[in-house]
Amino acid sequence: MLIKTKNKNDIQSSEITDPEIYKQRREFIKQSGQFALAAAGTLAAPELLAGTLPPIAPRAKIEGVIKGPYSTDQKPNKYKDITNYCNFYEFGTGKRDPAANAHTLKTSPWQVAIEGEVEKPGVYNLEDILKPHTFEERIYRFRCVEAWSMVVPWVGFPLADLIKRFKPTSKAKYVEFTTLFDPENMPGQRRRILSWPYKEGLRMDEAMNPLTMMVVGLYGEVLPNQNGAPLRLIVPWKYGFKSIKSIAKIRFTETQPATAWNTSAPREYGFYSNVNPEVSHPRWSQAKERVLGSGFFAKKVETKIYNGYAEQVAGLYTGMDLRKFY
Ligand SMILES: Nc1nc2c(c(=O)[nH]1)N[C@H]1C(S)=C(S)[C@@H](COP(=O)(O)O)O[C@H]1N2
Ligand SMILES: [Mo]
Repeated sequence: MLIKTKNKNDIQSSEITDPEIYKQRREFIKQSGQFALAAAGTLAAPELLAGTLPPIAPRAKIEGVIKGPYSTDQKPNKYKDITNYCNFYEFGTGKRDPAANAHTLKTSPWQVAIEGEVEKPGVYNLEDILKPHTFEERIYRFRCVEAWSMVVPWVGFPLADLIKRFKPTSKAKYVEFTTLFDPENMPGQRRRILSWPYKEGLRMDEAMNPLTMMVVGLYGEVLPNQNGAPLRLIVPWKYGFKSIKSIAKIRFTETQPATAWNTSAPREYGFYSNVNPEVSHPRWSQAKERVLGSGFFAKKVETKIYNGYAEQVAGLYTGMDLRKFY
């Protein structure tokens, strides 16, 4: 695949790249037909190839992960599927774009600002945010509004444990999350696809529910960038768009925060976004879902209310009209 040109200006990519990285990159090219193809189509010389391919994301293991509660006994999707079929509009709107592009996200150093109705506001280093917590693995179902679902072994800790540390005041009724704003390294933010930076929100009792997770990894390893490194939210009874990636700010508010999707398309995406087979999206039904990895032509399965987590969360919505609060 790499065509060697014999002229004296030819720089070998092994001379401009750390040999270990170079070796890994060659491995990566071998493994990934997609990148090999892209490289073959657009690049001629090895030195260009070395500079243009995504660097090899280190797949670092997370130590001391314990088994957490609430895991489904459904079979997890493959690592390859979870990490190559993503929604992360900061890196493109195609499902494969984040895997190809999110290597430009700078996840270190990383800080999280804690703001609003809280006794201990401040800008904290990620290490200090994570330090006191025990990481658990929880295998959760994940359902996207686009009617596909998957099962993911997430690694993280309850959001409630984090919230308690910063002592929200009695005025804190909602939690607002904001993704990093870095248009230079997040090319999607240079285009007006959504209102940037991406924002999401939860009612305080939803945030404190023991199912709600702050996630740092999957399959026992540090999150790959395309899945929202270094810190993301997972709310398993809500559609995927609630589960905001690459969180840089957590703000406690008295009133319901605006969210990126609700601001961009309020008729299509509500604040609650609970998985609900009876409430259709304006452009399609939400009654069924395609389980990722089961094959494109496999029969769709019926979507369950609250994505199957009704026992834990139905009580949060008693007396609410879920057609109105979609
Ligand atoms: N910052 C940010 N977070 C985001 C998104 C996004 O575009 N930007 N997409 C959301 C949507 S629509 C989904 S379905 C999930 C996808 O998570 P995954 O790619 O890890 O499966 O991330 C959510 N979090
Ligand atoms: Mo989604």
